[in-house]
Amino acid sequence: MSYQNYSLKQLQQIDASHHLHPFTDHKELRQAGSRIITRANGPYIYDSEGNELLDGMAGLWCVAVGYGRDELADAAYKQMKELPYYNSFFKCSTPTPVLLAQKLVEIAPEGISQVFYGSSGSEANDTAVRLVRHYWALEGKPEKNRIISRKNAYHGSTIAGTSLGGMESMHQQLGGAVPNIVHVMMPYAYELALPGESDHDFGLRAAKAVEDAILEAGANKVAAFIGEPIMGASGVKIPPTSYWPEVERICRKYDVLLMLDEVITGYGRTGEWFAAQSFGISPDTITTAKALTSGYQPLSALLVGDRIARTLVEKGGEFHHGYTYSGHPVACAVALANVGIIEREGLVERVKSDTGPYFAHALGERIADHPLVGEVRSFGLMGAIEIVKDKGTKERFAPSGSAAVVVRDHAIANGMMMRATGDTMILSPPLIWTRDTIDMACERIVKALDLAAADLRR
Ligand code: PXG
Repeated sequence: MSYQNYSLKQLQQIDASHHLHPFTDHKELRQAGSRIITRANGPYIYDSEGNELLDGMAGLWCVAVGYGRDELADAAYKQMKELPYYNSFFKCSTPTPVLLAQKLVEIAPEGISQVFYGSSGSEANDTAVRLVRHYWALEGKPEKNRIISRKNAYHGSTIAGTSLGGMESMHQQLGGAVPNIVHVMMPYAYELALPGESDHDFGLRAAKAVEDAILEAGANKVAAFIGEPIMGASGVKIPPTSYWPEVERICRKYDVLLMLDEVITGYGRTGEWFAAQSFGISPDTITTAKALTSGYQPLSALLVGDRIARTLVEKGGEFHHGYTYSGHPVACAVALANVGIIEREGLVERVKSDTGPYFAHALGERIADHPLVGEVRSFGLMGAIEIVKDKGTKERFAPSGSAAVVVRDHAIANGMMMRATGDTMILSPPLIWTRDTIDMACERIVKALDLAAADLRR
């Protein structure tokens, strides 16, 4: 039955009665009623009231090619008619995951040669954890199984994803994490650099925390380091350029595998196909999802480097791991079409040489000076705006996280969908944004900041 037969109130009531939402205070949501998004086109989403919102978050960091792409719908339709599902267990394959694997290896950083599919970033990270630990066991070092991650990292919501991640609020509800995962400081200069410390030195110090964790455990106990190239969900935290090359050097020095989580940064967001290429590093695994299909289908791909692949293939026997939907033919058909659009429309190059630099310039020129803004930063088409009470001292409004919500609510009321995380506003627009869209977004954000400033200073 079509949802059009239901009023907004009815949908909200049914939603409140039966639907448990992710990361939601359900009592609060039930009092307020959910915002129901009913359709979308290009860079815009529309709610059930007919309000048009410019989507500054590309859905949830995923809709790279924008909404309403017939080509992706057609790819799904055609594949569903021809073969909606078959598994890739038991020596079977279907064509689209095969061709997609070839394409992903072609665009991936050098050294990546294999692809393992799942349906979500969380699943891909579970696969990655199992795979790196299995790798060391196959190499005769089963005790080399500790994984180093970062505080405030986000690596998904499964038990392994939550354990890998460094979000305290999530750990508190975990009831027992996957063992042997430790968390070190994040490369977040805005809050963690010492007075007078240069960005460069701060980056090296944050990397040194990885080395310290390796030395504390003993290199013979450490399997891998995992990190988001740019920390997304915790607030678009961009490391200094000194950080990643130094982390890579440390990992190689102690023979620790380097795992990148590019669920947010993958497929063009940073102005390269992968942020590994932006930072000039060569990871052993790359977790990807989201923009792989632009969110039109649930699909993740763990990209695996030669070193692990060789051991897995030559010495591994059967790897007892996989999902019903690993290599789902429809999701892979959509991914192939989606990567095709990104390529054909030159979106990666556009982010690198046109919209990315323009975005950085616009944030710097039009938003950084606002009295509520402590810092703006961006990389490609990912951006952050730090909300502060005092620009000079970086003092935040109390209680923590409340001010960004005020900004967000004004932004939404003014036609701009964006997210608040803690005291940071984040932006991760579709890669189809143009200079005009960026201008429009900045206008709406400034208006939201002005209105929020009036509220907050009252
Ligand atoms: N790794 C990273 C870096 C992510 O950002 C995941 C793994 C997990 O992917 P799945 O597909 O299992 O959700 C993510 C997901 C937010 C937000 O509030 C971010 C994510 C998910 C939900 C909310 O910014 N990222």
